[in-house]
Amino acid sequence: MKQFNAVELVKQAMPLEVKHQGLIAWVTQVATLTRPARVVWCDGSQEEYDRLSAQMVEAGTLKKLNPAKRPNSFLACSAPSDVARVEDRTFICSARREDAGPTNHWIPPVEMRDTLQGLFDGAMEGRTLYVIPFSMGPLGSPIAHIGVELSDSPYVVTNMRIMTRMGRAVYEVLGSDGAFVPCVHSVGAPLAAGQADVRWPCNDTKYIVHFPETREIWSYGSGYGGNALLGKKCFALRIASTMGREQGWLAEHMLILGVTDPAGRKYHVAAAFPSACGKTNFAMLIPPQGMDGWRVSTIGDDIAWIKPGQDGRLYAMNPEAGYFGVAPGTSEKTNFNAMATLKENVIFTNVALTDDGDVWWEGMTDTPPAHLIDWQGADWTPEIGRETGRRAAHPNARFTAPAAQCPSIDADWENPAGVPLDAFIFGGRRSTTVPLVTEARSWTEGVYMAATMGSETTAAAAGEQGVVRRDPFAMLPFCGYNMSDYFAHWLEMGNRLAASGATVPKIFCVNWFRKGPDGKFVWPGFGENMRVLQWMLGRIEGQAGGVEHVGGVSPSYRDLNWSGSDFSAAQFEQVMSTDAESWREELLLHAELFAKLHHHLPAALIDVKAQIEKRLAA
Ligand code: TSX
Ligand code: MN
Repeated sequence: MKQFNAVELVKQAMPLEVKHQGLIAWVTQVATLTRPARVVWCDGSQEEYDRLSAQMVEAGTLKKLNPAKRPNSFLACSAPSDVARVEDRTFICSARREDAGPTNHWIPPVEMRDTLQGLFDGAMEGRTLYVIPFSMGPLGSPIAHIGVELSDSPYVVTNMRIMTRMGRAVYEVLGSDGAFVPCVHSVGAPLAAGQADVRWPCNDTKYIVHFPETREIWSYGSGYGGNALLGKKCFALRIASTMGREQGWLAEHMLILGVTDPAGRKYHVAAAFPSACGKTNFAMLIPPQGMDGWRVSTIGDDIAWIKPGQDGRLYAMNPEAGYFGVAPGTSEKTNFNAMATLKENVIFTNVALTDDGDVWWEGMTDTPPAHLIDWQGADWTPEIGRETGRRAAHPNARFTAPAAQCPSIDADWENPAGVPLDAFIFGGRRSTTVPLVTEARSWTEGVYMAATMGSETTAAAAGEQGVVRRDPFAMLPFCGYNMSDYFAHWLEMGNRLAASGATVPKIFCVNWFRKGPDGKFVWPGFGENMRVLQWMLGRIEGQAGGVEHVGGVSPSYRDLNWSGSDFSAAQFEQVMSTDAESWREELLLHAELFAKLHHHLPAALIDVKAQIEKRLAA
C-alpha cells in the first residue's frame, strides 16, 4: 500500500495565488492528522459551485429543484439528529476558566486539544479535505477579517460561498504572511475503502470548540448551520467578540437597517433579539399603509461588527454575504422581501418538497399543498399532518441565500467604512410586563436593559414553553468570553464615545409580543413596527414626546404616528401598561441573573438596579 503523503496531497493543484507558508504548513498538518483521500483548494468560482452541487445531487445529499420554479436552487435534508446548533456541546477553551465565565462550557485547553487529536485522527479518511478561504466583511476592507476553513463537507463549501466572500481573491489578500483564523471542521464520518457514503454523514459525538487566545475553531460531528459554517457564529461572534474586546470594538448578534424619512434624511439602527423574535423580518420591514415616504433598507440580518470611526461615532458593518434564515413562518405576508430574495440561487435545508419540484414550509401559505415529501423524505398530506402532528418542514429549516438578491438591500451594505449608528434596539418575546417601547435615559441604563433582556421560550425550541429565559444582548450562546467582562466592555465603549464628544447612539428596548386577556397578540407587529421606529428617530431629533417611568421613557398614545392605523388608545394601553407588582417580580429575576454573573459584574449595573428599586419604592 502507498504511504500516506500529506505534503504531496496538499501541494497537488494548489493555486498559484497561495504564497502563505504558514497556511500551507497548517493545511499539511491537518491533512497529516485527518488523512483525507484528496485535498481541494477552493477558488469560489461558479464552476466549482456547480461541480460540487452536481456531485452532491449524485450522492443524494441534494435534490435539484425545478429550474422553472426555483432556478439554480437545491434542497438538502439532514440526518434527523443533526438539525440545529448544539449549545451543550459548544466550548470556550480559554486558558483560565473565569475568562469563559459561568455562561459558557469550559474545558482546559490542554485536555481539549488531547480530545480533538483523538477525534480528528483519520477523521477525513476516504473524503475530500476542502480548503475554504473566506473574508468576513468586504474583501480588503479595513474592518474585514479573514478565515480559512478546512472541511470534509461539500455542503459546507457551497453554503460558505453564499454566506461569505469566499475564493481565490482571499489568497491574494492573505499574501505571504497575512493573519487568518484557522477553522477545522469534520463531519466525523471517515469512509473505509469501498464503504458506501450516506446522504448526510455526521457523528453522534459533537464538539464545537473555540480557543480564544490562539483564535482557533475546531468543529466535529455536525454538518449543520452554525456548527459547520464556521465563519458565522463561531468566528464572527464568539472569536470576533474576544478580538473586539482586545481591540476596542464590538461583535454583536444584531441586524442592521437603514431608515429614510420622507424628507430624505437617513438613519441607521442596529437591533438585537433572541431567536424566534423575527430579526430577519424586522431587517426587511416594509412600512405600513399611511406611512408613505418612509423606507427601510437592509444592511444585515444577524451579525454586526461595530467600530468607532475617526469622528467618534460608531460604524456598523455586516460581516456576512448571505442570509441563513429560518424558513417556517416566512411568507409574502410576514416578509415579502425575504420571499423575493428566495426566488433563485438558494440552498434550502430541511424544508418540504412539492410534487412539482419546489419547496414548502409551515406558514408559507395559508393552505398547504395536497401532497408533499416532508423533510425526512416521507409522504406528507394535510390529513397526515393533522392526525400525527408531524410537520412537513423541520421547525429549524433554513434557507441560504445571497444578500445581494434582497430587494431592500441597502446601497451601503458593502461600504468598507460601515454605516454610522443612531440607535441600538434590544427586545425579547414577553407576553406581559415589558412595554412596546422604552428609551433608556442613559447609555448605562441601556446596557442594563440589554443585560437583563429576557425572552419567552417558544415551541420551536427544545424545553418548556412560555418560560422567560434571560439572554443578555441576545449573546448568551455567542459571547466568546466572560459575560460580565462583556458588560464592562460595553460600558467602557460608552465612556469612550462620550469622551470623544460625538453623539452617542440612543438605546431602546422593545416588545412586539404583549398579549391581551384573550391570550392574543395585541400589537399587530411586522410593518406596523415602523411607527415605533419613527418615534425613536423623533426622540433622537429631540422632537417626539414621551413619559418617564420606572424603567425609562415611553411614548403616550399621542406621541406615535397613527396615520393609516386603527389601533386604539385602549389597545395601546394594553401594550404599554406596567404595574409595580410585575416590576418587582421582574427585578427578582434580574437579581437571579446578577447572582449568577456576580464575578466581575460592573458596579454601574448594580447601581441602575438600585435606582429602579428606589423609584419603585417611592
Ligand atoms: O417577526 C415578527 N415581528 C417583527 C417583524 C418586523 N414576528 C414573527 C415572530 C416569529 C419569528 C411577529 N409576530 C411580530 C413582529 O413584529 N409580531 C408577532 C405577533 C403577531 C402574530 C400575528 C399577528 C399579529 C402579531 N397577526 C395575525 O396573525 C393576523
Ligand atoms: Mn442569529
